[in-house]
Amino acid sequence: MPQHRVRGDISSSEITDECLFYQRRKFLRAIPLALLAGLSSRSLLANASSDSGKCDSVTIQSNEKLTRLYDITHYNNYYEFSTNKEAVAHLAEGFTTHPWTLHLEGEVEKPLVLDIDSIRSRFTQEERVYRLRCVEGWSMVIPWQGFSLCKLLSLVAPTSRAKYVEFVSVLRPDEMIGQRQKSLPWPYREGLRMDEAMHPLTMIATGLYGKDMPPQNGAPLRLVVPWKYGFKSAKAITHIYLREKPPATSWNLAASSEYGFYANVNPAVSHPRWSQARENRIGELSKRHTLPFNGYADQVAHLYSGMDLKQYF
Ligand SMILES: Nc1nc2c(c(=O)[nH]1)N[C@H]1C(S)=C(S)[C@@H](COP(=O)(O)O)O[C@H]1N2
Ligand SMILES: [Mo]
Repeated sequence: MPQHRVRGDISSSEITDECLFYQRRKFLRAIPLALLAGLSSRSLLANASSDSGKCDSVTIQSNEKLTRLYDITHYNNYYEFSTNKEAVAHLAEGFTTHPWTLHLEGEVEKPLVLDIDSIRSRFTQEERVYRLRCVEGWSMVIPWQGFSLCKLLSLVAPTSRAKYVEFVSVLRPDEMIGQRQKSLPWPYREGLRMDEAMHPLTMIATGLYGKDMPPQNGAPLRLVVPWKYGFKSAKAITHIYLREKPPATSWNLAASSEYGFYANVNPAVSHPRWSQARENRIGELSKRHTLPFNGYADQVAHLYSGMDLKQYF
């Protein structure tokens, strides 16, 4: 696992994108809240009825420096394309992300097939800045756009037997050359317990830095679970199944002693081959201490009260 890497050239269009993003954010912050509320009260009402009202919302304050757009989009784990992080961006270029359909099935009263355009228009896209901590010991701070997974799951009315959620990524070896290798069992699969999936921090992301999701980051839609190691956040999802039993997951199938189902970021539980106590924030020189639940303990620790997190790693 490389700790340091040589920075490639940054194209001027990327620099412009990042600058525009900051300018827009400044502008949004400058509008008085009362004015915003007054202007958009009608659209807020419309959103409340189309987005599900059953879901809690969450506001996360972050003063951390955002990771540069170039680094977020050129240092990727996406084994469907390559196990080489620096090679993913190029290999994912031109990957077909439109049209795209998402199937919601399993323990639900109302199974549903949604296309990416209706997902985008149906759910108000929020910006959320989250830390992403990879099990390999590096981290980033990423401004995502998307919406709470809870809103999507509420649409299909999970039955009382639904205890887990399974996420399946796209299977397309003709376009994803890494899938012709057996680096992982394909398609990529991940899973959450129902309460983790319904937690307001858990999101479906459709973009980052104010733009549509780049292919290398999991376009057109991916999961983001900020208090868990990055591998839980499956990219390019095509199927979501509500399940009674815990689903099998790709990394756990590949190496069950190294990658558990829960995978909560935990500095006190080492990976068999390396410590998890510290991390390398991409763009910084010295390492920082890793925080329990990746710094989201106040929001999520209660989900695991009474559980031995060394056993359920
Ligand atoms: N489908 C799929 N999703 C995936 C992966 C993958 O290989 N395939 N890698 C995971 C890992 S290990 C990490 S750390 C994050 C990386 O996300 P990023 O490239 O957007 O930073 O994606 C996760 N989601
Ligand atoms: Mo990762």
